[in-house]
Amino acid sequence: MRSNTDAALRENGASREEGREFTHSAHWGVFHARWNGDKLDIRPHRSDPAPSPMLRNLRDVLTHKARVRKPAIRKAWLDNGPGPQRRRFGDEFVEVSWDEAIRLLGDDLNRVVSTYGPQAIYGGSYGWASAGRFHHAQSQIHRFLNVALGGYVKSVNSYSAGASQVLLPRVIGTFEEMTRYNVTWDMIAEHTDVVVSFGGMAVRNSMVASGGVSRHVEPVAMRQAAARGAVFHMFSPLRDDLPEDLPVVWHRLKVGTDTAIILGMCHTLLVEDLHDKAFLGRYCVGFDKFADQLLGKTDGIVRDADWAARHSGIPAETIREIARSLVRGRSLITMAHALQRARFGEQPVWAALALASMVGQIGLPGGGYNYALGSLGHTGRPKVKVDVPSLPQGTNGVQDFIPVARIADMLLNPGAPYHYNGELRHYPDIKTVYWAGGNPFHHHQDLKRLQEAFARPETIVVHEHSWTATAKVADIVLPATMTLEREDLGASRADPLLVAMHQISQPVGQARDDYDIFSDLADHLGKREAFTEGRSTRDWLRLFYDDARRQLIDLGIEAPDFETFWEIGELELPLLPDDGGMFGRFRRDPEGHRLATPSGKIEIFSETIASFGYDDCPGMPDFFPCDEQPTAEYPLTVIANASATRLHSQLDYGEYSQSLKVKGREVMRINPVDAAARNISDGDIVRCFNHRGACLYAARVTEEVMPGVIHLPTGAWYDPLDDNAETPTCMHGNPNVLTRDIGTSKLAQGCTGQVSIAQCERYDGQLPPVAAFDPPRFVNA
Ligand code: PGD
Repeated sequence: MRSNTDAALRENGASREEGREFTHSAHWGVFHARWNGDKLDIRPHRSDPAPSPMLRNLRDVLTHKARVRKPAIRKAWLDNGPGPQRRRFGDEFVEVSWDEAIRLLGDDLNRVVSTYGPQAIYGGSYGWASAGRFHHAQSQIHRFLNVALGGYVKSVNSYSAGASQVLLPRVIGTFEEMTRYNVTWDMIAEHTDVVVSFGGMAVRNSMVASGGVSRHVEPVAMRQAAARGAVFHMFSPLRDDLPEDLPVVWHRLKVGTDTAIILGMCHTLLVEDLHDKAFLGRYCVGFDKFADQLLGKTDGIVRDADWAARHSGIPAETIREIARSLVRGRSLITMAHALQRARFGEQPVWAALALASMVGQIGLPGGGYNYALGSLGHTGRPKVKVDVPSLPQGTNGVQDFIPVARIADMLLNPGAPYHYNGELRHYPDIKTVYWAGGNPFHHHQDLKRLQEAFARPETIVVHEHSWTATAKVADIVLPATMTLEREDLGASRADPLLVAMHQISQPVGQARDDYDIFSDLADHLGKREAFTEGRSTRDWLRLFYDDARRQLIDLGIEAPDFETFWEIGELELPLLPDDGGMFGRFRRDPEGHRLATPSGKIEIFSETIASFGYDDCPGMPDFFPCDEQPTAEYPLTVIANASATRLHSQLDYGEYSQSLKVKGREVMRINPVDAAARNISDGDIVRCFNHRGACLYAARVTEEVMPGVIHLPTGAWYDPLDDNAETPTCMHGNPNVLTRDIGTSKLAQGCTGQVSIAQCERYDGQLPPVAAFDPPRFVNA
């Protein structure tokens, strides 16, 4: 069996050379690493003004017990063959040789494709995987499935932005340009007088950017703006959704009522005649209908500040005053991804667009509306002029797809109809699920239901470097390398640094690059040449680099050859002007730069969306109270958002993530009022529960969380106590046992994991050990 990993190792002699410093990049930043005994000393890139503490998670993970060291097959699958079956946590595995694993998997893929066709393979394989243009796991798996098997059922959109990725193209024509290349942090530092932020711009989120960034500029820019006198209003249940050292006016709204507040502000501007009629006339359509709705002409409900106050708990005068302040100076409205990761999540995104249109500053430096600013590290930056290529995907011969968060629905209901973005679609009948670079038992909602869904396919395949919960319920688990164990090119359109990601360690155990695994599988299927095009990893990296180098030379910029670049370790790429991006161009020339909407303008009312006739997402933004409200039994609102100590579930066993756990458990934050009512003190173990499941946490009692809310960060590895229990209990603190598996609306069907309901009590029972990071039991065949 040929292996590019082995070849690369020999070629480069990469090893744990003491004293040598290697450059590398992760989704949480560019860094240099140097071996110090068994640990890595990590130094952030010198140009990073606010590096991520998550870099510390890389220090001690390479040889952790959680690593997948050999190909492994679930014993029940080996014994009984492929077929629907309940896959349990605690099932036994058999370790096999690579040759055996490739043969068994290759034959099974052949069986499925020849019996059912490639449309029986779900290769959506959602997940963040690792930074790097070449080893990007999704690109690898999609290329393999296309080239070697003729295609697969894919997923569309993301768990991050499921609602807005469908809505925004309908109402402003694009998602990417709005979120990534719009108002920049430099502009905010220089121009903005008032920031009204719905959901905040949490630094824990902007520490992360897919592909990685070398400069985390967000906290610095916010501080500069504040020092210049900018005022930050934040609507959020959590204080640290904006930096704690930033002077912030914190508005503790009832969770899920942002849209009501925004409509209340719109109403204020309308009745006080403060709205920008010229902007609305020239750049927008549908304002008249929206105005009628605000005034209650359509249904008798006047959406004024008093109405908004009744829903949100924010005083009406505060809502009015903030609305007035928006037109007094340069103002920016921001909206976090988080708000649309909830039922009816399309509405706040659209309502804020309507509000910003009424203010009339869209397209001005530091003004207008920036959805998702600060939700990830690659927003709010000028675009890089050069496009560094990634692995070509080939052609997918299967047209079918699902909105990504509908995976359990799909597996449980083959053939069932569902609405999506104006279509009535039907779920495909999936026999094989193939995953590389994601962890659905971290990212999906209602994990008990997901486990039932995972009982349906005949075969589940996972490439992983660690024994995640998803790996533990798979049938075939193939050990993938960690990013530190291979070389790659680090680049993102939002950061000027092109990084030579050097290999820092040889692969642990028998781990192999996804590329090598797919190359050998393709070989088994007679498609090696088509998959590899005869190239080693190095050849692909050189190809990508040479393409970028050619673009630089065309721009008249000198760039070293690949070998010199690799030796230097990085290359600074030129940026496009910081000119306000799409909205800037549109404002300057609305005819020459029409938006890609039916009207060419901002659609405050969308005839297209209205024509779909959806009751949960009509033709213009409106407020829908969440259809799962706290009850007497489950009186607390759960906010389950991204963790500050790791990227999603990645490297949860790493030094930094572990250092902030208490008694090995994830930390739940609760307001002192709610803690006192339950006799809970700081550091106590607590049980959070609802009708879907339960999980244990260590309590942190803090004013940073508003009363009535508990904060449960995502990413603690799922560790179910009793696989047979009616509802699962996670010993470690994965909030997705509590969350609801339902789409945002018929329009987008996005993930709604951000908000749910629960009760919480002190847990005085015996504390079971956390087994989340233990590998499964291995037995002989
Ligand atoms: P990660 O933990 O990043 O989570 O969900 P996602 O599945 O992306 O999973 C990536 C996996 O890839 C890890 O298990 C890692 O070990 C593996 N991996 C890394 N590198 C490689 C590689 O090179 N090869 C292979 N084969 N594997 C690799 C994230 C998702 O969770 C997202 S994006 C969001 S925004 C959602 N957020 C929420 C939320 O706010 N609230 C709830 N309740 N739930 C959410 N889930 C979503």
